[in-house]
Amino acid sequence: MNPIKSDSNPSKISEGIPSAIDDDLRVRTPWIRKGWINNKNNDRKRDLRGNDTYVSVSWDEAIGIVANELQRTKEKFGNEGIYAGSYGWSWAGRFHHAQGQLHRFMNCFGGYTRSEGTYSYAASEAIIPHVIGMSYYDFLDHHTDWNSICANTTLMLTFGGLPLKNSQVTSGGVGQHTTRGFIEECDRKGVKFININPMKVDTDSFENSTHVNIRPGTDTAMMLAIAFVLESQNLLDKNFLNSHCVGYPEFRSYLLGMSDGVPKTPEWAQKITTVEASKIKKIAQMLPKNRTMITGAWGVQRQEFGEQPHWMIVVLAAMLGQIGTPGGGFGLGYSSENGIGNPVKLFKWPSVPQFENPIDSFIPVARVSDMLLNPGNKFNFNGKTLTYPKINLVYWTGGNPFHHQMNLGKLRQAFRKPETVVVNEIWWNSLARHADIILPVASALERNDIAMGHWEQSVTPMHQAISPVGSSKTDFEIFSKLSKRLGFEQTFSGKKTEMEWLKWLWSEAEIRSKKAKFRLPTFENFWNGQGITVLSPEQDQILMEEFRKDPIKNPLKTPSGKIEIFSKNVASFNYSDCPGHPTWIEPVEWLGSKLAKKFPIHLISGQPNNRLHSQLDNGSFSRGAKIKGREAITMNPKDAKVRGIKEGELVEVFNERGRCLAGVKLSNKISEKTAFLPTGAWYDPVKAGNVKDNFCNHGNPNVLTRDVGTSQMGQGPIAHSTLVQITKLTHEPSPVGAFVHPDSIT
Ligand SMILES: Nc1nc2c(c(=O)[nH]1)N[C@H]1C(S)=C(S)[C@@H](COP(=O)(O)OP(=O)(O)OC[C@H]3O[C@@H](n4cnc5c(=O)[nH]c(N)nc54)[C@H](O)[C@@H]3O)O[C@H]1N2
Ligand SMILES: Nc1nc2c(c(=O)[nH]1)N[C@H]1C(S)=C(S)[C@@H](COP(=O)(O)OP(=O)(O)OC[C@H]3O[C@@H](n4cnc5c(=O)[nH]c(N)nc54)[C@H](O)[C@@H]3O)O[C@H]1N2
Ligand SMILES: [Mo]
Repeated sequence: MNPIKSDSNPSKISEGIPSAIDDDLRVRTPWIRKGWINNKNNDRKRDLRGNDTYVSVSWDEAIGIVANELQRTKEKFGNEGIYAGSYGWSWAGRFHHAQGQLHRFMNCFGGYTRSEGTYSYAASEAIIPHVIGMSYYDFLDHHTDWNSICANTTLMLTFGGLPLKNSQVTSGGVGQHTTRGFIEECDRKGVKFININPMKVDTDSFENSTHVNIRPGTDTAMMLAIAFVLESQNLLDKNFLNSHCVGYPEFRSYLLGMSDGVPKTPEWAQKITTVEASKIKKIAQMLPKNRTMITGAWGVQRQEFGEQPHWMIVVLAAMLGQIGTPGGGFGLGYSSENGIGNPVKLFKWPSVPQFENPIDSFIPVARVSDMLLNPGNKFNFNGKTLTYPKINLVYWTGGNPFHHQMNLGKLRQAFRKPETVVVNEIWWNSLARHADIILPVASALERNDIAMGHWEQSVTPMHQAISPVGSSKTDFEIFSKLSKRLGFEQTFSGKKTEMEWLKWLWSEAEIRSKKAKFRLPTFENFWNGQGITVLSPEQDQILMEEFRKDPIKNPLKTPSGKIEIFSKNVASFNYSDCPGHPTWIEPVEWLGSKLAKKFPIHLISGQPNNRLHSQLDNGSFSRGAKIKGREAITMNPKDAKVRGIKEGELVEVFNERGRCLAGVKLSNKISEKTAFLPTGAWYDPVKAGNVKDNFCNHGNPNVLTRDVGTSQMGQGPIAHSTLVQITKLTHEPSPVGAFVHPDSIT
């Protein structure tokens, strides 16, 4: 696999592809779970999901069975009984987008229970539109771009830093890896970086960079203290607060302790955050003297009450009054993906139409276990009260809940509820092993497609490189076959083949490009080339520039037309876990809680450097970084020493929810009492021959994470709010089974 020559900073993640593409773990034929077929007691042996054997069947048989199950569910439960929320990234490619194909198919079939929001930034996605009146995607699209930052910013205050490991990817695909280049350019120009983070990141090696260790989960308290200094030392832009914002007085009353008796002083924050009060004051005083960009990584809101830190970032930026200026203001997610702030002329590439879903039923995406376990229960979400539907059939394509969901033990219980679980999967990963019917899907290398990344200047042909492995088919072919069986093939396929769809996408893009005043080459010229760069921006993009210039003429789409530091709408929901203005609320799990006596290490389970989530964990690149076959956990040397743990040894990481093994890496880059275990090691619940729901022999952190929503506002996942204990492993563990074909592990 060779990167395109023009990419100055290619990612090594793709080095894992050749070894994985046709390994033993490829799903080569359709498979049916034995317990599901031998349906003697009519219970489908659901308890065996995740620990059963499979029989291989022909495509015809498999398609017949899936069509039957869909039809049966529709008749018995209605289309609402099908969950096809099916969250996940899959691979790049506009046409073969796994979710898009599934949703189009399901809509042809009469609809499905869907999911809303993301695992990436659910809390932020819910709260930010209330505060600045932009849809979240509009907000992400309109971030102040790196050109504007490089040219104007003098200080970047980053909560969660700018971890370059995460800028290796962008959903939809990366054309050129640009983030590192921009960050290095900022450094050359003397931009100061302050990284507030329990971990050091790449920018911390820069001369102008300061790293401030913070206790995980406490950023809101630190930001409040910064706001306190700005307010009490009169370092704030009162004019901007008056002309462009509402609700500062309500917030101020909380800040100064008038409403709750607790002034949010730096000394108050020091006790919570462990950041010295003098440091907080110094940082606060630097902010108005600089052209300051305040940023939050998405990870900072993937926590209990994660709405608060991101909202508070907007409030801090509003107090400085630099929102809408070149290089000033705020941003959320710079370097969380390459795309955020990547200078690009915005353009909406066409996609395959999905038709309408006539079913209203939906869940906030991370509530999947609760939905399966508690049908009929009511819950709150962003001002609405919803009811969990009763799900009879789950259909998943292009994502892996047994990678991404908090508390995998609970998810295993939840997956025992539906009668049937169907997946289209490439590999025998943890999702395939929990399914009843597995349809083998062709990977991106085995089909033709076009990478049309939303935040990329370039568009790239993705030529088929090899024939489909085994009898695998693309999602499009699978759903075409199912549609034929169900009597709507022509509607689903649009009477087009793969290549005809690609040409259709191109012709739609040509129509749109004319309106957007740029030219695309003919499809043939594009297809025979290496990719083209067509979306270079003409000017720098500045978030909320027009609003800043004239808030009356260009109001925001909030109820007040202004930035809502206090939101009447949010307050009216009466959520104690998300009040009307940013608030410090003590999480259940953090190092300041009583639980920390028993579980004294805060676990951060961020994105892996050497793969995309769980994808390619079976490849040589990811496996090369394992320690004694286990995922590497980074610990501070002092925490290891008191536990008698040495570099390269195996440890058990556990709490009341679960337990996993991991191999130890020691580094001073991580603060004491904190450990980093990236996501994505293939879940391996087999322990000495027994299957334990909440155990992972391989190092998947989601056996440890807690599955509750960020709050009633966002109901997002809270991966990073997890306390654990770590001890040295004293016995010889059973071998990792995640990379062994399931037929041979029973
Ligand atoms: N503890 C913890 N957990 C987390 C996070 C965290 O920070 N900490 N982060 C969360 C976040 S932000 C995210 S986005 C999620 C990511 O979670 P996911 O997006 O679910 O993770 P992936 O491993 O990318 O899963 C993609 C799956 O699709 C399959 N696939 C690839 N291409 C195709 C295709 O063309 N068709 C079909 N049918 N299948 C295909 C792959 O084999 C793989 O199993 O994880 C979340 N989970
Ligand atoms: N290589 C690679 N890159 C990826 C992905 C991948 O799988 N592999 N996944 C992509 C996806 S789907 C997403 S959503 C993004 C996610 O991007 P992010 O959400 O930004 O990534 P994380 O790694 O979860 O965390 C970012 C930073 O937050 C810090 N952090 C964690 N907790 C706290 C805290 O309480 N306070 C402070 N101040 N800092 C904290 C971490 O130390 C880390 O430096 O990454 C994308 N990029
Ligand atoms: Mo994500």
